[in-house]
Amino acid sequence: MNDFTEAHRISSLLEYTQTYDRSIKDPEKFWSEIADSFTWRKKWSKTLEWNFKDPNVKWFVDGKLNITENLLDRHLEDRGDQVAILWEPNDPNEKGQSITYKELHAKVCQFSNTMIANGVGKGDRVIIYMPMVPEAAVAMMACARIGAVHSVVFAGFSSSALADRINDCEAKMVLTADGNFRGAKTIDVKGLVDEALEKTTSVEKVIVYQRTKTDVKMKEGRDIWWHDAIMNMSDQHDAEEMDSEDLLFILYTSGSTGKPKGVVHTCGGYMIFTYYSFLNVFQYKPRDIYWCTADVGWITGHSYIVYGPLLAGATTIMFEGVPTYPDAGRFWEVCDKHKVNQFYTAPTAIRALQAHGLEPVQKHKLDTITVIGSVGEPINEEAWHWYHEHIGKGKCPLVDTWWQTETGGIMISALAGITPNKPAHASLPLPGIQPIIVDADGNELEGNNVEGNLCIKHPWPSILRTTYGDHERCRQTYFSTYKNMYFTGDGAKRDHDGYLRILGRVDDVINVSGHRMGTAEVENAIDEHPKVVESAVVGFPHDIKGQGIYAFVIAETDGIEEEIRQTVKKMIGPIAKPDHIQLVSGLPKTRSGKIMRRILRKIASKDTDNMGDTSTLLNPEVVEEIIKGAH
Ligand code: 6R9
Repeated sequence: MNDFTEAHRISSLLEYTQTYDRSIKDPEKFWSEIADSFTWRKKWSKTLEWNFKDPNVKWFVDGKLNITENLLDRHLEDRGDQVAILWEPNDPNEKGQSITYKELHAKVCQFSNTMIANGVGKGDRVIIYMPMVPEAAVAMMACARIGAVHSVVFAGFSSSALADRINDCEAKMVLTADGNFRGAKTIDVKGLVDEALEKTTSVEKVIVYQRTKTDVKMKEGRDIWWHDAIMNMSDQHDAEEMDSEDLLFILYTSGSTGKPKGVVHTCGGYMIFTYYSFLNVFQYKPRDIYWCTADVGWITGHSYIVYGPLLAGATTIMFEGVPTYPDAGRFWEVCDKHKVNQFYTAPTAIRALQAHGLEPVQKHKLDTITVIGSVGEPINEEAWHWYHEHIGKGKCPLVDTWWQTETGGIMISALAGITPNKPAHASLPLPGIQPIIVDADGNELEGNNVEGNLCIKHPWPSILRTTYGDHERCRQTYFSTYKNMYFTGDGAKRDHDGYLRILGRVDDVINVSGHRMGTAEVENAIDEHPKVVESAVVGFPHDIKGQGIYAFVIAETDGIEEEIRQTVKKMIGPIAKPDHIQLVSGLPKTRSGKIMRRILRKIASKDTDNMGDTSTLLNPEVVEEIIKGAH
């Protein structure tokens, strides 16, 4: 098998350093050399055009391509019979699927023809609200092939969240399923779509994939079964010619305020960066089996289940289920069953599994794993060590990958086994990425042992281009805080060795008597108490100190508040001791597992009259309980 990726895979620390230096000296030359190895219908005339004032960023200007020719057609000759997608269903007793590149190509072409026959064309927006079945990935790629803009909405979102997104992008079509198997539950997906469509007017057709065989209502003239729609459709399709800067997708993500923003990514740059970052961070080699446990409803699923891996000709696993069904050993069972080499998950999953003890892990060999990864939030040291020791068996590199929906791909991370690992440190930037740490006035803090706000000072190929329908919001949110820089919203520290550690959102920074602290830092300390399961810390107005510390803690037993204070005192110092500790049964979380601090801040500040939108929470019921028990 031709290893076309070899030329782009960095294979030593020295090579990393040299490549990084080269990429910073001449970013355009660096990225254009990588882009050169892709299939383009027409080569770009200019590599980069940019300013961060408007902002306006264009990569591979005037280049023409179709990303699916690089995802699929390009691989047919060399790896047509290799498995592209390995699908593992929710129920371990149900048979999974192995779909080769040849088969995937045929499915995508067939569905491209199906969408066209149902009135969708270049530039139209299509909502994908589907379970984790291969058809969800087929749907994404078929959109890309015909030039439609997909917007995947996580199938766990409510009907009103779905309606907001449909309305914001004025989607013409919805691709969905009858239902969704999630652990022991079955979710009535089609019912939610029907509800959402009562609040929208733009959708003309709904194509429904049959998954759960649930009884659903099909609206005459609007709804069609997937299996009926694809019948008699050809599996040959000539991909639409797209401009580098044509929209590839919109993905909605929550800001700290207001309605979700539609982050826009475009074809050319996103393609190059997801490919390159996937290859290097995970050190993927031909024939490896790679598994990212995310849902395609999140950016991680877009970039590192579908686009990055398939661009690199990888075998990528799609998992329909949840980590604890039928038991807490499911991830590890799947790793053994499919002989997984690279495993990529979120700290929240690790902590949940850690709470079940070692027995579910020890039942499995996990001897094929060579790389483990983490994404989504800062990984606390305790979870890092558990993951490294028990899943990585103390020998696999653990890549802590920092990035965002807006960055499109991994920005700061170790390259597995190439650059050094340091617990809880995302560590070093990828080639082409220029992170800087600035103080509140935007002055760059150079050298080591500095802490401040994390910005990026030069565009990379997969930087967001706009927020859909509201460019001003994009400018304000990311490009107005500091002049000529992309502001990430995260705080970061460069330690004495020059490694970057992400401290969490700066909107979460608390300032107690003039001492600045990361909420994650206090949480890490609290979590050191052996009876603590999870904690969330926010600041609240304090008459004397400016801000006080309020800790919401899930613990195994009552009556340990004072012990927790002592633990924090021991870990950080008396200044970090929480003023209030409230033991709770759960923390309000988004469906991607992030704690909704906005809500906790309001509770801690006794500002509970208007809690804002809690409908997208995983566990909205916990909010009432916390309000009742608050100080
Ligand atoms: C990929 C993704 C982005 C925010 C980001 C940061 C946090 C993500 C992290 C991390 C520390 C990591 N974050 N990865 N913090 N270490 N390895 O999660 O995108 O959902 O847009 O979230 O998540 O705070 O700003 P998204």
